[in-house]
Amino acid sequence: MALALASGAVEVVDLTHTLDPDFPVIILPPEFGQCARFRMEEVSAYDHRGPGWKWHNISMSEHTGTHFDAPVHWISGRDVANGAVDEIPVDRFVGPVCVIDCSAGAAEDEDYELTVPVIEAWEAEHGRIPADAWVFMRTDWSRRSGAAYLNMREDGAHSPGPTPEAVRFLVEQRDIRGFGTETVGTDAGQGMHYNPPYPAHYILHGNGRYGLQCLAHLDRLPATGALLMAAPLKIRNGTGSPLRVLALVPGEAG
Ligand code: 23J
Ligand code: MN
Repeated sequence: MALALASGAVEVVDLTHTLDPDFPVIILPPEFGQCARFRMEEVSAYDHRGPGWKWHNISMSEHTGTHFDAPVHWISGRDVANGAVDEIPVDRFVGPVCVIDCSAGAAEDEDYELTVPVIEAWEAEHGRIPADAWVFMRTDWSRRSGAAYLNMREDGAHSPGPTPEAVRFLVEQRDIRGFGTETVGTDAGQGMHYNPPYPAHYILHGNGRYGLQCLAHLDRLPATGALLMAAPLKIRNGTGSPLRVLALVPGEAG
């Protein structure tokens, strides 16, 4: 593996947004608590507060920026064994990823749904999704910024996501490890109107599977063959965590 990296046969791709106070966070109905944005406060910058060093104190939600969702994030996963970020076995943080390109559909329809037929069409082209893989829904949503990212309207956010049937299919028929999106949640902006509400959160986490959200640059991944590295911070009883998401992909020299 080290030789393949050195020769350029394998390249490292960064799928992470920069943590920045301006990066949007999910907005829930006002009766619920809200997700904190990223904040950074300077402690010193080679000055009288610390002449030889610069550093910051930072704060944010577990669900700010590019982040991992653990099973205990959702009520359906509250009793899942090893369901908090500090309890998940580390081998779960490295594994294969399949990328379903929904970018054309999402460009036409901001409420585009990943359905079972879309997954079956992908498999007809690329082969069956192997057990224990991550599945990513590419929408190119990570190219949006500011208000267009959440895309809030009178009736809430509008962004693409999976149907309950699609999530159930991926978990029950394909035994996936987790599901990742370029949008602010693993669920569609209008995901509260499905049965169950927020089906990706409900079904994934109730079955001990993981989520990744606010991913970037999924257009840089092949449909199959990439190796994902996504290790959340080891927060005791943490429900999720911002993280650096990296993928190893076949390189130019490969
Ligand atoms: C809390 C409540 C609803 C949702 C979410 C969080 C997320 O999407 C998240 O970041 O996990 S939909
Ligand atoms: Mn989350």
